[in-house]
Amino acid sequence: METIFSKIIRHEIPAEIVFQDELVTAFRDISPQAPTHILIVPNKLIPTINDVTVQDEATLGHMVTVAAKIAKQEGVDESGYRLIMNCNSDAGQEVFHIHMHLLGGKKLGNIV
Ligand code: DGP
Repeated sequence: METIFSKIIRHEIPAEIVFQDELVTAFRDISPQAPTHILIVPNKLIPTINDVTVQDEATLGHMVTVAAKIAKQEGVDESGYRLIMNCNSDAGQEVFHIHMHLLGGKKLGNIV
């Protein structure tokens, strides 16, 4: 089932999109947890990491390449940043369209 992210990808509702191509869309999180907080989302709806298939590997790899490009664009590539993907309830996944959080611009606490 579609989420709000599909509407953002199709530009049907507003979001501050910082990057978009045929595979992924990246936009600022509505509730930022760090000075830089961007979500990198595949254009194709994949509800959770559990639903990823071999056919999605290029897209998932591209999400990391795009994350590195955005980190540079945001000026956090040298200071450092964190990439997070939450899966299901114990991880706190709220939107069931996979996304990678890019967090940076401050010292991030250790979680692992
Ligand atoms: P997660 O807990 O990993 O599913 O993270 C979902 C993130 O999505 C959360 O940090 C807030 C963000 N978010 C939810 N709805 C919207 C929205 O409509 N616009 C934007 N820009 N971000 C949203």
